Amino acid sequence: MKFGRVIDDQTVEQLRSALDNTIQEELTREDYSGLPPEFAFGHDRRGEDGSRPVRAIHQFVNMWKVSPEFAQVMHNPLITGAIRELMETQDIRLWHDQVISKPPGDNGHFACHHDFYFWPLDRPSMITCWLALDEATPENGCMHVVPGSHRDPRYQPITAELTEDLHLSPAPPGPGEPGSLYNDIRTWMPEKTKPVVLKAGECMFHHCLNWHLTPHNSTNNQRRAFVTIFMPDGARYKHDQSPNHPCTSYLHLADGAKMEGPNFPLCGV
Ligand SMILES: O=C(O)CCC(=O)C(=O)O
Repeated sequence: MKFGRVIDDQTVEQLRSALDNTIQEELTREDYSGLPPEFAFGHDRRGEDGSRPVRAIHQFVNMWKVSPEFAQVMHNPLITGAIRELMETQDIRLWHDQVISKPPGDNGHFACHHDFYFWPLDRPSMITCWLALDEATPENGCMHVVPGSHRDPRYQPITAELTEDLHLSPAPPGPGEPGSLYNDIRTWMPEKTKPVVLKAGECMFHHCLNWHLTPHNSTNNQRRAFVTIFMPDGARYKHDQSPNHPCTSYLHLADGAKMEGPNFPLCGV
């Protein structure tokens, strides 16, 4: 759902220039020690032969650990207030954040997907804040959603069961019922989904079972977004659902452990 403005133009500028600095640092970095391991995920590092492949989509996971400017966002009262209301809970934690930057030129689309089953978490209660750092339009690859798909069992795996609260319980990914929408939604294109057009500084929220995609950026300008994913305090680690997730694989958490501690801070406190 589109929410509206949560940061002013000056803060947008601060985040853009902090991101420019990070990209510049990463292009020249020789020493990776001292960086959180997950930060390496999704963007270029020097190859073993010393070469640096060019990849147009820059993804930086857990910017909050490397940039004080980005670390502010998880405590923004407009964002945390909305998350508390949507989640119907007072205490919320950061699962992780990430910048996703689609520069002009050769950059890919994100196919239609929902997020929950990529994460080693025990309940489908996470909510993502997708904050535009550039105006986001269908032409430059804005978020596109399938409205209501997080509440509709036709869009979920066959083993998902209806529950009282969030309508679906955790379940492994698998086929859908014969004839259900789950079987073909992964191939849906933007025309079958709803674009969420945002100005820089505005955000939208999506539930972790909501289906969404972003198309290519076909413009000559950047499309940068800062994505912050919140979970309710009390969420627990579920290893088998995503054993190699970059934010947890190096932490060696026990199955069922409460997600807490310095890697998963309480937000808006
Ligand atoms: O920003 C993008 O291009 C994709 C983001 C996404 O899929 C997400 O926030 O779950």
